[in-house]
Amino acid sequence: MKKTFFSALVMAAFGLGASAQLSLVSPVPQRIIVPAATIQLVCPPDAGQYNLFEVPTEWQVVAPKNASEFVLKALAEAKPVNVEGCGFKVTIGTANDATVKKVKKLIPPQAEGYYLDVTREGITIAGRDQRGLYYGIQTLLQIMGEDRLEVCTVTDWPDVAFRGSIEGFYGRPWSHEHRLRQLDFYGKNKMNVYIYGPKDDPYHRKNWREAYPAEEAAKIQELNERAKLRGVNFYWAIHPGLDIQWNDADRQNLVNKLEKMYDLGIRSFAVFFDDIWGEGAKGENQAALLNYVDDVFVKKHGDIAPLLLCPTEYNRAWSRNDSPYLAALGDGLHKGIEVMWTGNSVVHTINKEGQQWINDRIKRQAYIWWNFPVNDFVRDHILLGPTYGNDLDIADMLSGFVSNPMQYAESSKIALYSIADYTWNMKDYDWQTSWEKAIKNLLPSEASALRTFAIFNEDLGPNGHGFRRDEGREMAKICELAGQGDAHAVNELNAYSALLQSAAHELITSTENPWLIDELRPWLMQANFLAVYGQTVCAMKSAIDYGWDERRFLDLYETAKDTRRIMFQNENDPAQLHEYQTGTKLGTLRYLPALNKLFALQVDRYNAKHGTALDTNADYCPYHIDSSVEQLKLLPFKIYGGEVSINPSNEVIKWPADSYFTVDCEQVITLRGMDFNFGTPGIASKFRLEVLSPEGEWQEVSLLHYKEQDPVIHTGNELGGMQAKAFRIVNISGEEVQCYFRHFKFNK
Ligand code: LOG
Repeated sequence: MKKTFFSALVMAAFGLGASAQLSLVSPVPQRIIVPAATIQLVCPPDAGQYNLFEVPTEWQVVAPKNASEFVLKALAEAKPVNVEGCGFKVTIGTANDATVKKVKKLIPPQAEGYYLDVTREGITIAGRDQRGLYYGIQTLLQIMGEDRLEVCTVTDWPDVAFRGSIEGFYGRPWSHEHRLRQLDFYGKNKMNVYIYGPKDDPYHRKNWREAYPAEEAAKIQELNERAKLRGVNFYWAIHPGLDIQWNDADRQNLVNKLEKMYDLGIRSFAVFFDDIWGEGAKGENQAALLNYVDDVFVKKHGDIAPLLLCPTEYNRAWSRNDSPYLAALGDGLHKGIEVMWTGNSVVHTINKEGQQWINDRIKRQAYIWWNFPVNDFVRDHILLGPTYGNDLDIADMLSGFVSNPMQYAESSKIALYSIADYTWNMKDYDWQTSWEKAIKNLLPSEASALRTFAIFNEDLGPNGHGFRRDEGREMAKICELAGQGDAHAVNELNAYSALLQSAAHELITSTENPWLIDELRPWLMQANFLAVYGQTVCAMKSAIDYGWDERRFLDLYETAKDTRRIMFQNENDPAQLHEYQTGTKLGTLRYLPALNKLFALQVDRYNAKHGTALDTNADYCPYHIDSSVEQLKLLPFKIYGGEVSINPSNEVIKWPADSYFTVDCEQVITLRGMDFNFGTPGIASKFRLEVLSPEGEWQEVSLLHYKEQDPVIHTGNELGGMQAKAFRIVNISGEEVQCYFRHFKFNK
């Protein structure tokens, strides 16, 4: 560690008010030295100012002759004008450049590391390599964020070699502009990977053999160029597993497609085999294919990054201790080919034991594909909460760590900011601080409103993966007590409701980041109604407590019920919904349940006093699922008009022999039609459909006249307007059936 002539304070993490400008830096640097005077002056309110000075209006950039455009452009983003002969110098270079010879020994040895020294006389930035230098410049730009500089020395490097995102979700792929914005964001936050693999890009998956049309190709080329400018490896991923044949023709089809992408300038590639079964899912064949690509494509060109594979068994829950599949990859894959992994299940935090488990099997360090904040399996929730739960001591057990975000690119930046922070400097990662900084970074002028809104949008709600997040921590006690009718807590809950409403209004009218607000809009609108519901329910308590005219209680009661109805309509509004946005829920973990309890409590009080029988239930879903298929048990419903649909699931669903999936209806309904897409030709022959009559008898509905090869099971006339209390489908094949659950709708 460097010793300065005054005693030095090493700050591993922030939190000391002393370091005003440095606390703006993210990811949190590995090592910072600031003059000790700073800490001695902490007591006076202005103490931290000691080491601060104004950003000069001019400086002279001293760069090596061969400095890359990538680095110079980054530095040109700083405010000071580059003036030859100016006394204040910014000296930059990489390890072998003469410009930074004096500090050569101080540059950390790790790839992408840098050394940054800021004094009142000048600045030195020395990178281990070009990216290191680029990152040193990013740190400087962040320090200067408020037009001030701070005397300091930063020695910094990444813990994880590959850090970034994988656009790997089902749903609307990000737009070109969003992708460009993402790449800019990754550069600023020292993330060096973007993997392009949106499930719903036809040229990635469904029509993987076909080349992109010229216009699309040009866009990918532009993305790749932008990525280069931001120090990001642009990986283009191909997903051939749905229909690949293990023959020479298809091997060639794959290489041909990759060659086309190479011609566009792409130099990093991934091959995905997730969410498939059958022929494409064979480990030996996948390994052989990847090795072939490695030989005839990667090694041939010599300038391509190591290949990345997303396996079919990509998480532990789908694997066995002695999985032959993983062994085939571990033994068969060329050294250097990386293998992706989502953790102990599809959606799970990453821990040390699990990491050891997979590394032992694939005989290399797993490259984490982290399924957060992706919301393609809970499309009615938007995830704005903190990023927590991954072990902090696994940096040297993984080869890479990328996050699979939401189809909402801008909103995903809250989590991505923290993933950048976590993967850069793991042991110092503090999720709470990182989250607060992320919010300020995303919407500086309305950060407080965004923060308020975010604490209502953290949990995913019940879902097939069982992955939940805490939500509204700071309201926990209030919600608990308010749900029991505690007067003080109800007042506070009321205040939170007002706060939510004002935050929603502030954000809807905010112009600072329209990209973000556009994505949040459905939830902001819903937040407004939810807050009305909250305030109304709290007022119901006042109405009884203060002995108001009973008419007023009834007005509030009706308003509460109407508001829930409006929320229901809003959430199912076809103008807002599309196939990839199936509802709009928020506050579902604590806030809404507390309000519902409070509502019931007040209605009970009223009923007791007036001998009435008002309904205590404000929350209503008339359908329930009962299933012996684990993956289907917790799927949410969406109801619009007469059509009821169940949220699709993305993964391969395993139906054990004799397993069933039942929809129970609270009231007898008249069935008009059903439509189940299981994504597999001829699937109807493996299932039986049965309807429970109002009299309590199960009756089979014939599926005989289905087109044999249809992956969709439709019913219409054959239901003949049958009345049902429930209906179910049962796996009658006598064996496990694997298929998808693409959509499941019925009409009443
Ligand atoms: C998919 C992914 C999807 C995610 C969450 C992987 C490797 N594949 O169940 O595309 O976004 O889960 O739904 C997946 O995670 N399948």
